[in-house]
Amino acid sequence: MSRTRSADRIADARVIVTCPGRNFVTLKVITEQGVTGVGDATLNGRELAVAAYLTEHVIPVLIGRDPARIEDTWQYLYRGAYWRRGPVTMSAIAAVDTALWDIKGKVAGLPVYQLLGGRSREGVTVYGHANGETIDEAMAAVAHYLELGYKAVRVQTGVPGLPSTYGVSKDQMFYEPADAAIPTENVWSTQRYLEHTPKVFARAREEFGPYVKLLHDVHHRLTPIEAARLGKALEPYGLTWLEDPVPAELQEGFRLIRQHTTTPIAVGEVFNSIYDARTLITEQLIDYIRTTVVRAGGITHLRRIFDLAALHHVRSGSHGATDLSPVCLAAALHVDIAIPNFGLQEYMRHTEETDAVFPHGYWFEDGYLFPSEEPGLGVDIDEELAAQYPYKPASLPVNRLEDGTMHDW
Ligand code: GCO
Ligand code: MG
Repeated sequence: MSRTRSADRIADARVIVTCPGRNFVTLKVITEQGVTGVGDATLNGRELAVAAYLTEHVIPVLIGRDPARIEDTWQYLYRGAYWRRGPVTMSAIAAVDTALWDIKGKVAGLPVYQLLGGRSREGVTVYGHANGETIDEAMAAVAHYLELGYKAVRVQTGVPGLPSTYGVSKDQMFYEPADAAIPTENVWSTQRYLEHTPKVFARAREEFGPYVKLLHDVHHRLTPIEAARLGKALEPYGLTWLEDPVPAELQEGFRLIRQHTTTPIAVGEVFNSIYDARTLITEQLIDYIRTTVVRAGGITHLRRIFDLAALHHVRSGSHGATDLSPVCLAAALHVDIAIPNFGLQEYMRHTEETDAVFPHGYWFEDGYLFPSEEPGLGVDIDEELAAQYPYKPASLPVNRLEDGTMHDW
């Protein structure tokens, strides 16, 4: 059969692993005509698994392919692997997909959001992380974000009686959970947490009034009935969302939460595919779907998830922690600005070292991020600078109950 194809071919692709403060894995694809594209392939704490998957199993089949065939390449890597889904495979596919969108934009001379249908809004509303060991410290952090112009703030505090907990950092602007080569261990008490958390939001509403968007991340630590109780207790404080209230393997568990509370629910940063969210979306058991480009198979598959969500009153709320590189953030912003059902975008600022390794054209102003206007994604990797920061093993922590039982982190 004769095959129509564009004039260009993929000539080369390489994986760049770098640690400018934290580890990142980036795929760079180069065409015969010299167009380059980048994709984020970072999987926090499991970086080298994705790097090897790309180098050993994906790059060899990319060489010689038509870079213009994004959908076909996606299907080739997804169906062709036989072993479907999972964070390693889907992060690798995402990196290829993102790089090909970057190339398509450059060839067209258009920013990627134009290829996705153009702007649906002026700017992308982002939320920052206000962390504090105590409620007072957390309130000071909220005030700081509001001064910077943020319209939405996630609030996390220490829990009295527990030595350390999720989301609380020593540094006000940069929270970095992957803090040691061998996982550190935290101690958890649901009872103490449920007692404490409503007080945090009572204080926040008292100090900052009814209009700032407030969010909270439970980090998968409750059962459905406990999450229902927390959601109910938080209702007076009008949260924009309660994130990851329970581990989400059991999608139907969210029915129980939904029956008991009107606090909006956000889920999905660990999801890899539309099938992970199908029941949650189609039964309207959640309000925000938090998948993002690198974790959910690239722009092509993410768009599919968000389109399903749009049919069911579910809005986007893409994950944007520091372990997603500026390449992922740049790509996410093109999607965010274009889709009809955008909700919020998480924005944890990268360090200066990271920003220097990944020169980018997106910018923050008055609580909004704006995607680059350059052709493609408007982000790159400075490979010489990246080479100065060799990979350092870093793991996410684990969590145990007070009696030593392993619990969800
Ligand atoms: C968030 C997340 C992160 C994750 C981290 C794991 O909502 O931003 O929960 O802080 O824990 O991305 O790698
Ligand atoms: Mg989270």
